[in-house]
Amino acid sequence: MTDARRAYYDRIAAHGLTPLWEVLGALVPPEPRSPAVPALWRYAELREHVMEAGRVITAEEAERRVLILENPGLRGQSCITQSLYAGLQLILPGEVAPAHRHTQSALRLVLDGEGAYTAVDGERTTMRRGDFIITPAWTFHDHGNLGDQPVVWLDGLDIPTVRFLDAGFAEKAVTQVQSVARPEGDALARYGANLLPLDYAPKPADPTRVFVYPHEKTRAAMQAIAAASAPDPHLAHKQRYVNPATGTSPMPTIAAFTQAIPAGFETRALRSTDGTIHVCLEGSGEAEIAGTTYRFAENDVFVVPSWHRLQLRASRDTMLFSFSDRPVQQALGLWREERL
Ligand code: GTQ
Repeated sequence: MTDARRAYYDRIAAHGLTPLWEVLGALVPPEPRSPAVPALWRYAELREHVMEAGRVITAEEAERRVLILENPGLRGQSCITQSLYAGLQLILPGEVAPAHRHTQSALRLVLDGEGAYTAVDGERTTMRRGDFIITPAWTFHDHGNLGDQPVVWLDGLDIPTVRFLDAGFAEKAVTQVQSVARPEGDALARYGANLLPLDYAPKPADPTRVFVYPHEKTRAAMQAIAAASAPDPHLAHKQRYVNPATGTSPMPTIAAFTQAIPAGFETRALRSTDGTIHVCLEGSGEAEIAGTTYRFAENDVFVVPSWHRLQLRASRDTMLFSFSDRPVQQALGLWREERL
């Protein structure tokens, strides 16, 4: 750079100005260049460290005893993609994670152990492996463990999205444990049984009142679909979780998916602008992400950043859960996908 230019930049800097032409290429790239990188977390390697957290701090003191899965390209930012957060939460027998609410939306995918519950606005749901549970924005939620085993689940939240928008609010409930207002299964009966209350008129972006999608039901549906049809070349068998009252994503900021890949099947490469977190619920296989191969087994988590090519290979019949910010991008007209 010439001295004259440098001097000019210095003069305008004093006025809070900076030249666009020095940064235009980075600001408006020809295609996404995510600072997030592909990564895989092996549950078998993490489990003992998660259990150790149970000896380091109580759930009550921690409020939420969680080890954050931090993207290696975004260390220190508490995120797994630019827009999403993921973590492994542990709750020991007899413990309570106290009731609170926040404008961040959360999902849970139960991975290990049984006997815990999550309560959402006065209704508890027993957490069983593979269950997909949501706590929509501003709903009070607490977690407890009435059983005799440690229970671990994956948390997915839109924390980075809400932080980006500077729109975060949070508060603690007056009581640690919400009193039970309705019996378990009430929300599923009212909103998740192809029936709706007559006066219920949700807006398209409203989160679903169904806050648990039991794995048993999802698994049965996916097995029926896999038995009835040939796998799609790019997706194998993939379905999205929906708000049954609107057909939109369960929560406005996070989409969730279930995918069944038959043993021996390999998907064709696909890329999309929504960086996506995958969890292997059943089976094992390989994810080739932008040319690097990651072997995954049960309970492993891997992240595919925006616009990175993904190919999946299943060694055994495999079920994956995944989530992304797709509904945000679609609402803004930004979402793109390329099937190669
Ligand atoms: O369970 O409410 O992983 O508030 C991070 C923030 C879990 C929760 C997290 C939270 C929660």
